Amino acid sequence: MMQIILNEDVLKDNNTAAAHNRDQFLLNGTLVINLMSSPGAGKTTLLEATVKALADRYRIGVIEGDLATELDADRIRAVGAQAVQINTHGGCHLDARMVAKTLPEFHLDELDLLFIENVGNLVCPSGYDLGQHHKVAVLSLPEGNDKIPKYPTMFMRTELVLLNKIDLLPYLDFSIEEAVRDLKAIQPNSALLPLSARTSEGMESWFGWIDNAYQAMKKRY
Ligand SMILES: Nc1nc2c(ncn2[C@@H]2O[C@H](COP(=O)(O)OP(=O)(O)OP(=O)(O)O)[C@@H](O)[C@H]2O)c(=O)[nH]1
Ligand SMILES: [Mg+2]
Repeated sequence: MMQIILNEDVLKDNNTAAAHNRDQFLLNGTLVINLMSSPGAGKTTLLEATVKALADRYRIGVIEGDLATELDADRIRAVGAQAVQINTHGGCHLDARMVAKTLPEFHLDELDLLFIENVGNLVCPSGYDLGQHHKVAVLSLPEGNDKIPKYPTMFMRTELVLLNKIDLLPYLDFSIEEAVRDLKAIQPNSALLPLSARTSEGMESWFGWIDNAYQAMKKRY
């Protein structure tokens, strides 16, 4: 009983902070995407490629979430975008307050896109609203077909799955058709985009999705 009450309070506090973040993003017209996956699925590689490809179209910032190190933020800075690293020191997900603390470091009015790379795991991050406009999951081929049915909370709470590392398809027994079927069973409104952050195959669809999301956000003001 105590546990349930505590969890409800934690989520209530988080939702209050997330609503405040959302107001900031709306006020400044910044499209915010919360990127989640297991460790090593390719979130940072995807963001490096996205920053490189879209830098002349959008002003981009990145919040990096990891238990320790500045390694991912350094990778983003190396391709020319502003990055702020959050270290959770053991925490398995970002929460809205952690994100709120980084916002003064950005000039949100000068940012079109803000990506939040969540801590790598398929469980905790999906339960916490950060105030983002969109939650996107990355799943990579080497993780196997069973991840969508085994971690349903991640895939039922995201609206897009980027199926990364399709350059490895010839070497693995992964079935894209099965992944599409499993995703539809869990979240019929979610879309799946197969791509490779390494070879750029399929990345244009992801950039098109970002363009549509950005235009849709702008229309709401
Ligand atoms: N073959 C292949 N490898 C990839 C691709 N994308 C990423 N990788 C590799 O996968 C490994 C992990 O990539 P990261 O981008 O660091 O993964 P991440 O999701 O950010 O990992 P965490 O931040 O630790 O959760 C690296 O060795 C990348 O080079 C891809 O499309 N194809
Ligand atoms: Mg990373």
